[in-house]
Amino acid sequence: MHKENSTQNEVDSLMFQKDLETMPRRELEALQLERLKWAVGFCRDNIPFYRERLDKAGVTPERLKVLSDIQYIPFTTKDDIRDTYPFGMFGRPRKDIVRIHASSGTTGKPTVVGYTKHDLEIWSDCIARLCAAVGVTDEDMVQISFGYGLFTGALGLHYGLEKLGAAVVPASSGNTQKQVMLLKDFGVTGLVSTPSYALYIAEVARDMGVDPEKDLQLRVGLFGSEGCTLEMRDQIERDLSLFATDNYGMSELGGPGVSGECRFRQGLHVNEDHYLPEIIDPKTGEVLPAGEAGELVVTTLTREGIPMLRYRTKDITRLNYEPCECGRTFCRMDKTRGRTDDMLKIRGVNVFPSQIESVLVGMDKIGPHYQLVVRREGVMDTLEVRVELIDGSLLEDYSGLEQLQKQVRASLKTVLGIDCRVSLADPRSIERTAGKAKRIVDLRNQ
Ligand code: DLL
Repeated sequence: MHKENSTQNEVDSLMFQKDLETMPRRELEALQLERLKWAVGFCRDNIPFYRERLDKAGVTPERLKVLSDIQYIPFTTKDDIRDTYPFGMFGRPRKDIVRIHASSGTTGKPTVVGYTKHDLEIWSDCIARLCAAVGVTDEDMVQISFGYGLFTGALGLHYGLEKLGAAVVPASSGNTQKQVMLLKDFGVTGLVSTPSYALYIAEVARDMGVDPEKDLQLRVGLFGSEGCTLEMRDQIERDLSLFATDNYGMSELGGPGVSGECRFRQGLHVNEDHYLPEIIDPKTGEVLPAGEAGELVVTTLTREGIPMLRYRTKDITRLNYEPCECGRTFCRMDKTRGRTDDMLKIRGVNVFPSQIESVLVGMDKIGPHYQLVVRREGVMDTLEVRVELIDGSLLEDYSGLEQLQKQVRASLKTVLGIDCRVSLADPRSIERTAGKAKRIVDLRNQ
């Protein structure tokens, strides 16, 4: 979509809170400073953990004169939330908390987050903005295929979509044939899921003889909660015949709604009136200049249930403050490159799963599902890339198979700079999940 071709009304209809979303940057930054002072004062007054940290660092609201003074505030990490499990970082007494969610962490105790009524209102606004930005209106029916429960994805999108007036189909995740049936029978126009589950839904639809282009009315897809390269997005759009956007967030910051793409898809607009983003060097903690890639650090500016000051997300991205064609003034973050803790170090070279995904997806003869198996052989780490063949009969064509394997290996080597083992697996042999895909199998500690 190009702005020249769209009328002002069309542009306006893609905004839920136009005055806020298009606020001149100077005003926005003044608002952020005012809210930052509020957040620091709120944390000092209500949360012993923060009072101690801030006092030690000598930070008071009055001492924050300009936004860059944020650098004097100590970082908060996931361990801090774990150490105060379950409710030690809450900023309001129990009676004011109306919702609890928790991270999907697979090891140890989850990180728990709480919301006041005010937090839920703001959360819905942030989500409604991202949904409006992709063109969702009260005419739409949107199926939420994230798992409902402690995970923030489903209920977060649910209330934001309802606020926008869309009809929500709370399908939850799993039972994929039923998902396809609902999409078809209800004439659902929007889908919310992880990108990998969207691919799986498309696969099951084909098995059921449902042609998404002819038999479904899907128009838009709001995906998120895991990485999705441009190549993967193209594949989803082809498979489901819809327009897809990427949406980012994390439980510790309240869930989805931190940032998301508009129709121009030149980065994910950060809801900057509620979230103040910074990029730091993950090794030194030093704040990096605008435009440089590093770890995203986010401060919540309005949250009460569990406010976060300079939360280290571990996600690697970049911020772009150039104006966007859509008219929003909120800065945009790049699609995340990966997490600092997902980065594989193979023989001294940093490898992100997203780099591998962008090589594999869309290649002839292989499907979009993949898995990375990391092993330690002697003192060396090795990487095996498992990817599925689209047509299983190729497994009988030894020379064809070998040629394809060589081709995949060479393409990966060009991008990664290291050699890896490539295994071409039977079609559909890599596990499908209804939530976040498990891409990395790390056998190094076994
Ligand atoms: O995944 C919140 C969410 C739900 C976001 C629905 C978007 C849509 P967690 O389970 O706590 O929360 O996982 C947070 O997932 O630090 C990123 O590493 C990753 N992540 C989330 N969104 C994206 C995205 C939710 N769009 C962690 N692209 C984050 C890449 C993402 N990674």
